[in-house]
Amino acid sequence: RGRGLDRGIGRGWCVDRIAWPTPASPSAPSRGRALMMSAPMPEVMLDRSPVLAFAGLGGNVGDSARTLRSAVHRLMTVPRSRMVSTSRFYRTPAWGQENQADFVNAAVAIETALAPRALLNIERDFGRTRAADGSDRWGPRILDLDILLYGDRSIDEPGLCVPHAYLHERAFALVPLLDLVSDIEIPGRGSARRALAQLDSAGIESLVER
Ligand code: PH2
Ligand code: MG
Ligand code: MG
Repeated sequence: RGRGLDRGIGRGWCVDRIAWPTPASPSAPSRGRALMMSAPMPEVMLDRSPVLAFAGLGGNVGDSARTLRSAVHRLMTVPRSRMVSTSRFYRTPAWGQENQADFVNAAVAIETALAPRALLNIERDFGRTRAADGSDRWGPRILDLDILLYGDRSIDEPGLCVPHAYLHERAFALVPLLDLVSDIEIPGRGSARRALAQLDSAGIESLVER
């Protein structure tokens, strides 16, 4: 214990100073599709006991329901992990930068012995790239995979903030999360249901097809 996640590099970068991509080590491959899972980052090799993590999935480019379905299947093949549950899929109005297509959003619960960064790498398998300066953070994307919760851990590292920095402000993330655990608590923020009650969830619709 004490390495990897707890390394403490760049504390305090949580919300605004994200610089992607940020390989965990100079030797980690920074691009490539299936490559990422066959050549895992060093954290993956650390011995850690499984935690229950929650990830949010979203996309608004192409057939996003299809993308999310295949992301769920992809998550089922992640090593040292077990998919526990998948939320319904929701069509959601774009939040933040509003002049873009509706999103499809979902959430998954996955029990995993992987470091959160290893889960994030799945985005790249789906063709997601990020501007080095983070300028595309709010724009259209094929697949966005956000670690919402990772056990009861609080993590504040470059490009990785858990609980997700905006989770409690985003109905599109809270609605599917509450499908998975209806009384879930956000460490440091309290009840997710109470957070949702403060928000505008107009226009969020469950998709029948999954
Ligand atoms: N993701 C964003 C910005 N805005 N809006 C919706 N509805 N769904 C998203 O997943 C989403 C968003 C940045 O990650
Ligand atoms: Mg996101
Ligand atoms: Mg994201």
